[in-house]
Amino acid sequence: MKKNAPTLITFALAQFSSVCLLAEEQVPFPYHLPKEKPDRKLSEAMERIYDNYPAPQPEDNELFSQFKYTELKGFDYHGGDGTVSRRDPSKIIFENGKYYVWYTKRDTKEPPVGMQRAAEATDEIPSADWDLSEIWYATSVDGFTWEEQGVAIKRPEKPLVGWRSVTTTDILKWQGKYYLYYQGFMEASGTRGDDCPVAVSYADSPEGPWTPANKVVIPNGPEGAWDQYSIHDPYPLVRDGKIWIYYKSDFGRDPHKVRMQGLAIAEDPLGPFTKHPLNPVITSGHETSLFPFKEGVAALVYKDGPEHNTIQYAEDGVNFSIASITELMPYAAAPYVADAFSDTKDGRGITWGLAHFINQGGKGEYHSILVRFDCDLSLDVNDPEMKEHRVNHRPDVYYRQGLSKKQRERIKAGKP
Ligand code: AAL
Repeated sequence: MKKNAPTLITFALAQFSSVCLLAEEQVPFPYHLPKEKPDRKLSEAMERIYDNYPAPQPEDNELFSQFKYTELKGFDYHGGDGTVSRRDPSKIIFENGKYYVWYTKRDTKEPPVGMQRAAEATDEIPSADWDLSEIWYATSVDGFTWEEQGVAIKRPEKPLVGWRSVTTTDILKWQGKYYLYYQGFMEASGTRGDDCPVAVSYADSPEGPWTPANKVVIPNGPEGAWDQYSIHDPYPLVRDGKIWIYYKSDFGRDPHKVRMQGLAIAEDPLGPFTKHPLNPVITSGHETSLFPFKEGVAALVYKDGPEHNTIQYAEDGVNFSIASITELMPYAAAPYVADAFSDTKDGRGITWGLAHFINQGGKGEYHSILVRFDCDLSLDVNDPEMKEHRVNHRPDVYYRQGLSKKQRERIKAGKP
């Protein structure tokens, strides 16, 4: 029998079986998309919409939403000249019949010179937009019009943690007391990098007074670790009777900094916090935004990394996977999370919050402003408008994302 005879047979067999398979599976996929996974051979993509996502279509996916934005009333930005900035809002809580939010407020003689020029920063001239900042708070009865109440956390005396700047805070309510976790800078951001650990202050009322613990509560990681330089965006939730703080860290080489998120857990708000051995637990995103959902934890993952613009879910609060892909996500999203501290295993989700727009103002006027976002990531709301598959942007939105001078010249020069 000729050398390649076996192949011909195997080839014929393969042809036959695939024809059989095709014949068997060739019943066309149904016109009406089954809500449940059909018992048939499926392509990987079809497997995914049934196995990976809470529902095969966005409109039925409780963890899919569009995001809508509303300009806030009540905050003055000194004519947008860059001397006043408000950014990185905290989760919103509802107490005493009103909503409370805390945020980074910078009110400096000069606008920031930029992290790259940190060497030119002084005691009055900030490097970054969040340098030389304090933590202030505001209240609202409807979440649209806010009344700024004043400072909550001032910069402590040098050399205490946060003497250069206290920023990017988030709130915890635990056993009737309130805790604000925040980034405590001991040098102008940009001196080496955006380096800082996390500190904490506590109070008996959301109106303060706040007592600083004047100690680092979530330290930087050991030398060589992903979080050796920066512990950013501390975000506490209560789970399994403990305090779970998610945080972000910047690592890797400029200019493409890697941003990922980790987790640290403690039995006492003042620590000690133990970092989770599986850190990082979220590979993308920037500022942290999470909320209890069903028995697990959901996360808004925007801006940076391979899985940006996704909403993710972890039944155990640790192992996150993509639950939906969305767009125009709120930066530094700070949702109103009604059950953030109730240690629930039946998280109801979120419908609104505050966020920020950075790089406002012209050159040399950089500052950030707070904004409201609305969405439907709630088990108790069904807003079809928020479940639209896409946003139809006006052409000017695309044109504003225009080619740079360098790109235009390269293309004009016909260079690859
Ligand atoms: C924000 C946050 C942290 C960083 C800086 C201010 O987006 O990630 O707070 O330090 O940028």
